[in-house]
Amino acid sequence: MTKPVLYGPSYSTYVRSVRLACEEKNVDYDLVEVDIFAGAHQTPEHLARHPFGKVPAFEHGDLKLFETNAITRYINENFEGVDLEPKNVRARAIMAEIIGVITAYAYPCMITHIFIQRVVMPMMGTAADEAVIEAAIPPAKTCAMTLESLIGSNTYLAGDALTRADLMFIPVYDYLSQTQEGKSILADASSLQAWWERVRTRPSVEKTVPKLG
Ligand SMILES: N[C@@H](CCC(=O)N[C@@H](CS)C(=O)NCC(=O)O)C(=O)O
Repeated sequence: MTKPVLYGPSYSTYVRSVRLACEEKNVDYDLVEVDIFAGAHQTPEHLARHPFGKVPAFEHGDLKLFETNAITRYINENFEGVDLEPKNVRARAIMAEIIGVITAYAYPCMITHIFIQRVVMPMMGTAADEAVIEAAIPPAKTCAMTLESLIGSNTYLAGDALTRADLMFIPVYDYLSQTQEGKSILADASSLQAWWERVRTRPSVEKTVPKLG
């Protein structure tokens, strides 16, 4: 069978979500590194895969996809193995809502404005922009408390089984919780903390730990 090809750096949260989906479904794939810190996502070669110059991009045979939500959905539906979507219609809608919260609201404040400023910029020799970090804390708290309320007493974000929503949030939580700001934002989110303790030791999560720096 043709192996899927995933384009993007292994340190990207969105790329990691796709890798998590492949690992959970036991899908063998090739990862082609596209180093966004070196500008490789803006080359004509990569823009042909992703018109918006982002990662990940994905190919399976003659199917070309971009957008993590579409890619993980395809992986789940096209390959055999554990189902990463709830059967229940309501739970599926909540899973989609959570994925929307993570991509539209949580990623910009938790990753772009807190993690990248606090960890990546200094790693690249640039001082963190403290004003950007400061401004990102209130929306990041709103995101954390929204997800805290949605998980409620569930084992996983959208119910009692792991879904694509968990795979979207695992990389974001992992990075955010490595910052002082993240630790303080997550301090009041005890259900999310318990969720993290449950998911962090999954083989898929341990196998995809990013190497930064
Ligand atoms: N909506 C896209 C977002 C992808 C995205 O923002 N990827 C980041 C890396 S985690 C990226 O490509 N950043 C490079 C840039 O914005 O220039 C998706 O869901 O796949």
